[in-house]
Amino acid sequence: MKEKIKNTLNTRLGFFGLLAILYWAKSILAYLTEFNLGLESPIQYFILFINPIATTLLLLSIALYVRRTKASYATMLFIYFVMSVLLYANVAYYREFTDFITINTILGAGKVSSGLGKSTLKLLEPQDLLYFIDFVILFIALGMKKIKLDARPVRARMALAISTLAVMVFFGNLFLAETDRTGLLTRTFSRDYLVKYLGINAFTAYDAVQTYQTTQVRAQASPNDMQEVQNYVDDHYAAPNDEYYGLAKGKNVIYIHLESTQQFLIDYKLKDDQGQEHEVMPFVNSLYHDDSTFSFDNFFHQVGAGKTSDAETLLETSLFGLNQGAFFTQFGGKNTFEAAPNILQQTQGYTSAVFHGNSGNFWNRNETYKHLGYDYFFDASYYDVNEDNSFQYGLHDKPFFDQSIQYLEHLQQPFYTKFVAVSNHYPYAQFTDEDAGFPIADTGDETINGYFATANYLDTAVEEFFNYLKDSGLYDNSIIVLYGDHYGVSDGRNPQLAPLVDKDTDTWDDYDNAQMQRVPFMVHVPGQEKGGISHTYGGEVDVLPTLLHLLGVPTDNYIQLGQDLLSNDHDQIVAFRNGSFMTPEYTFYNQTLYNNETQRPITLPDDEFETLQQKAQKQLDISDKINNGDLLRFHSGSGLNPIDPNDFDYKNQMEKMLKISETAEKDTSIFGENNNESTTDLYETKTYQEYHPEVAEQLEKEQEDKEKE
Ligand code: GP9
Ligand code: MN
Repeated sequence: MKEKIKNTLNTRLGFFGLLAILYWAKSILAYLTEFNLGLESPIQYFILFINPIATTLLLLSIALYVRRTKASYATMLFIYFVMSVLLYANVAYYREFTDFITINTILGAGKVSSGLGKSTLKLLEPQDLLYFIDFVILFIALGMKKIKLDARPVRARMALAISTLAVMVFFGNLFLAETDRTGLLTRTFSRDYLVKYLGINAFTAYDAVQTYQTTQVRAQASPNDMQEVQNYVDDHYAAPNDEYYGLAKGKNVIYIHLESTQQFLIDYKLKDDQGQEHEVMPFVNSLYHDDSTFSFDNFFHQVGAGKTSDAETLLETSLFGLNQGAFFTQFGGKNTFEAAPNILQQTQGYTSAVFHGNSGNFWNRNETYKHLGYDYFFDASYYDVNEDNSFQYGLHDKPFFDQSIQYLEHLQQPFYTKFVAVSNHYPYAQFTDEDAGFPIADTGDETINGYFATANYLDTAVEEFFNYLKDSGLYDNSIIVLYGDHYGVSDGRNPQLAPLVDKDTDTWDDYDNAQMQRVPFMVHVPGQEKGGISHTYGGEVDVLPTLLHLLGVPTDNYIQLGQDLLSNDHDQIVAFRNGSFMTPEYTFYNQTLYNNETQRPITLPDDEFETLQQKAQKQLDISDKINNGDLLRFHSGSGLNPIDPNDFDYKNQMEKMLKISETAEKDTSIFGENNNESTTDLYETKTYQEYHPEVAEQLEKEQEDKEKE
């Protein structure tokens, strides 16, 4: 046996196999002990265990084509060395940044002020030797001829067979990955996902290709390209409405991101199996009907594959996400923006912050937010997230708002903040166990069934947060903006939902699908009563100018593609990201035009239809031009100073805030205003059953009855 192994190691293929196994072992070591990849199921473990194989075999097999003995071994060892260094570099980098190394990180390494340089030594751990000890052993073994070099070249056919096998393994791996996580490559959620499903090498290669592509387009863009953009923006500008302009001047802005919340949930009551009705979002409904709220019932999401992050792009910049993939991941860490946090900081002195209980590199937020100009980003690392209070997308909404207060109270006012809730997220199985409380719908689709319970949970979380805002006094100085980012029930599932929205599964069509793309949009301005429910047609791209005008900030010097929803000049055509569109009269969805009144397909005179379609398409094209070419770097008319992302660092933010409080002429944080006493106790949170003792009682009784039986 020992002899056999020794003989094998003395062949080129044997040595090749040894290196492949060693690299596999090192990868698995890193996966399990260093990276936090959020493994959730046996299949994910399986994919993780096989994911180093394909790229390792492929890369090492290059050396098999080299015929000369020493050159072949040297090539193999060199490739092995580079792979090991890449792996280890990621291990060290991850300890500091909880993220993987991108090509841009490597290219910009010198520029990263918070980079590895200073603290490299601190990042080293004793177990790191494991990543390199093999080199020592290998060199000794080779030097002492314990492993002998094999002078016989590997036959070209054999080498080719191994490379081919590697490619096949790769596609098998990719197939499994896609089955577990559809859209892995096209949507690029996060680097964690790519590493978890395809490994470090594949992730780096993928990132290199993407970086190359975006750099090309960017390099070809020139200041002249701005002219067309400027013309469009000038023609498209909708002047503010005097009645509302500056209504919320100087107030804090609090965004509440209502994950996957659709407009049909507003005022919706779910019937349980006894026929009793349960209001899904009673608190949000009360805001919706409040005179202090500007509500919209023909407001549409406009996201593409970037989902949440596309909604963020639209709201923060009044530009669209991309036609393919996620804008945040592809351009968020590179482009120049004229985004809300930056505009409000530079023109009105606002402090800005995002709160989100998921890891910061999801959707590349940790990089993108710097470029948008966010002063602070409190991601999962700032929260106590554990098995009981979270799910695959992060911390649940109630503990999320609760734990956010400790940071919020230290922000200087006025602030611009965003709370990205997440519990109401696919698969909506978060609160569907027996004692969750809110009834579970009864359709043929599990996903739909849980949707109402998670939405109800979100509603209560928002209510608790509002209670805190009121008790702490923040409420009166703030405006609160609520929006649904995109659909929660997809078109494919909608027919199953049909009966719940008084429609027929059999006659459900694309007209109906299109109507379901409505999402809530509300601006709650405490202390004024000019609100109400507007029927204006609009979308997420329109939010930024609407908000800025309410805050009394002019927008005509910025490149924004949307229009103030409260302006009399607002043009009521809503472009969906895929080129579909919606107007008060027509719905164009999946290449069919419908009349909104009859809800039936309709044919318009060609030119009339084309005018509409081109109008929608033009808005998308201009957006793509700006984003792909990074054109805003050429726009000097904004009056904004360029942002240096290196000025932003989302570590030790508590210390940073406290220091600002100390040194500020006047500490305007809520904590400061409260005589340096914390307001965290003012946040009250309860479970569904604590809110509904009758349900708890009922469940207890059922339990008892069961036991008696
Ligand atoms: C993840 C969360 C969900 O952090 O914001 O994003 P989505 O899957 O809806 O795009
Ligand atoms: Mn979302």
